[in-house]
Amino acid sequence: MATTARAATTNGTLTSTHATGTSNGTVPPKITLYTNHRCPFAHRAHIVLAELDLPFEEVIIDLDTPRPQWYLDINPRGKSPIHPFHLIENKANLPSIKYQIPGLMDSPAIITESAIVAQFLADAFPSPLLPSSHEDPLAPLRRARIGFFTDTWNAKLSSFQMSAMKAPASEKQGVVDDWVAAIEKEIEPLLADAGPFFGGSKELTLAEAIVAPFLVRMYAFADDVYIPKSLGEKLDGLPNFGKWSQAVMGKESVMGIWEGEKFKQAFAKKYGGSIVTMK
Ligand SMILES: N[C@@H](CCC(=O)N[C@@H](CS)C(=O)NCC(=O)O)C(=O)O
Repeated sequence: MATTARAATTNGTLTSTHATGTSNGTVPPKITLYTNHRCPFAHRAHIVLAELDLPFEEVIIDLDTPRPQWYLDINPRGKSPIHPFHLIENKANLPSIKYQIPGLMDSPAIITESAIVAQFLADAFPSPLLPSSHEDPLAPLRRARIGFFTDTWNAKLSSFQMSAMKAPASEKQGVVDDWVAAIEKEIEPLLADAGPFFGGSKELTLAEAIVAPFLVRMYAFADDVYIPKSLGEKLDGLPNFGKWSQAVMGKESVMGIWEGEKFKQAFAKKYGGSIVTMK
């Protein structure tokens, strides 16, 4: 189990070190995660690191102020806004990781983009999250299915949360109905063999690590303030999705950094001008 020692939180200051109590006797790579626990994309990296029980250093990047120059220098991405979650234009995104294998690499590598960070870690440290390509003849197929699942989620569902939050109160239920219909059509069939995790896995997979931050936020904001509660009720009623989502949200690796009300209030403060509440 990972342990965390916390120190003062300032923009870009090392705030905590996560260390495992176990060691397999090999020199571990040094991993630094540049993150903010509010960020759903950074949440992906936290889930993978927790599942892998990897030691890492954490640097909290303030989401409410412009990125410090040193972070812009190490993260070349984020020159233009590409997602509704962007808060400050023309500033580097988080998460990123700094990755160093002492004795093997001349200088650390910086890896950016949450899905790439998550897959990189899953590739670097074999686990039930993701089979390696040549683990067995069916492994490439399992990897492709995980990729298709996350691609489907991103392509078909990613716009609904903000649409529902921004819709006038009288239109929110309509957005919820379309959202649930899209999940039933696109995602429900892909979970037919979940057991309880993707593809019949007994353990969390990369499929869940990529989409869980958004799953958590769907349920959390379905509170009759931002989004009708009926969203959660209808999703729980989908046989495959309902069972799967409860299993995912039952995992400590998924819920460990989620501070529900605190993050919801921070979100409301940030997006206050564009979101519409129900009461
Ligand atoms: N495509 C990026 C998106 C990351 C992203 O949008 N992160 C947000 C925080 S949740 C961010 O850093 N936005 C820029 C900003 O706040 O200035 C990824 O998956 O890593």
